[in-house]
Amino acid sequence: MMRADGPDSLLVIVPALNEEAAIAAVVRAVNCHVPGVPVLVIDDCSSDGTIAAARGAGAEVLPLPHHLGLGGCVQAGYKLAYSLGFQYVIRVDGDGQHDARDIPRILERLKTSGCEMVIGSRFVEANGSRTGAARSLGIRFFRMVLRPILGKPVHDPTSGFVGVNREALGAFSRSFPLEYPEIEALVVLQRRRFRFEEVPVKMLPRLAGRSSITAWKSLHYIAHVLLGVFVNILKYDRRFHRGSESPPRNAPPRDGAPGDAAPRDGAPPHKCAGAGG
Ligand SMILES: Nc1nc2c(ncn2[C@@H]2O[C@H](COP(=O)(O)OP(=O)(O)OP(=O)(O)O)[C@@H](O)[C@H]2O)c(=O)[nH]1
Ligand SMILES: [Mg+2]
Repeated sequence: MMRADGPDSLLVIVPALNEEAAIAAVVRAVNCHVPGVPVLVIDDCSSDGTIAAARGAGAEVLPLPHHLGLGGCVQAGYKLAYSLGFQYVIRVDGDGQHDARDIPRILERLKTSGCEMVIGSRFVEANGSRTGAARSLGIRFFRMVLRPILGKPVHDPTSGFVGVNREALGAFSRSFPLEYPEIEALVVLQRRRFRFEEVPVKMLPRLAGRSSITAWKSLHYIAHVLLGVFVNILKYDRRFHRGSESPPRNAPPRDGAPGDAAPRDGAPPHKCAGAGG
């Protein structure tokens, strides 16, 4: 059974739905580039041989008893990691799109910046990563929507190649968006005055299988996520603008620019620059 060893313990989690063809290579790549780091595959009720392939490659597997969708799948991994005491968790997709060589850089940035979240971004530096037209349009749209909410630019808001420290892990264990989690998770993070940075990564084409994000689904995605973003804003604003309730340590800002996040109590006055700046 995997254990959190020491103050720098890292767990790599891999949400997977029918990734039999790619999952073993993903697990092996992680083992190769961060040897000794446990890998937890969270299986979202796959109908193929994902579980056996993951175990065969040396991963621990958390088989979900019901299909939860991507957000629920990732949150299950976060909850387990949190309860086992891990300090850092990095999520890698099970389709082989994320290059395990980038994991050490994401971990390093988590440790040195003090940010609660580090996003592996394909767009911080032009690096030849490709996305479909519908997806690119969605990303541009959400960059625009998120800029004033987060108070700084985010280049790759739909990236699933994300590292979190223990504080964010605790927050996400309690509250994490269910379906398309990446963008809403940024808002959840900002509302708690947590900080993020982006590091450039290269994303590869899927090794096998089909993407969940088709052109049709993109429209559903945009409407769904947009609603989720505003619900998250309203949820937090209502909670802490009721006179009787005093804001907790990581309460959202009451006035001023929404992204004007003050450092947390006891945190150094470090200002996380957006990617590339
Ligand atoms: N789509 C989807 N993926 C899931 C689900 N549960 C777990 N996953 C895993 O979550 C990861 C991300 O899913 P993808 O469909 O690759 O989404 P994406 O990477 O944003 O989209 P592409 O760039 O087009 O591949 C993969 O490793 C999936 O196997 C689910 O219910 N739906
Ligand atoms: Mg993918």
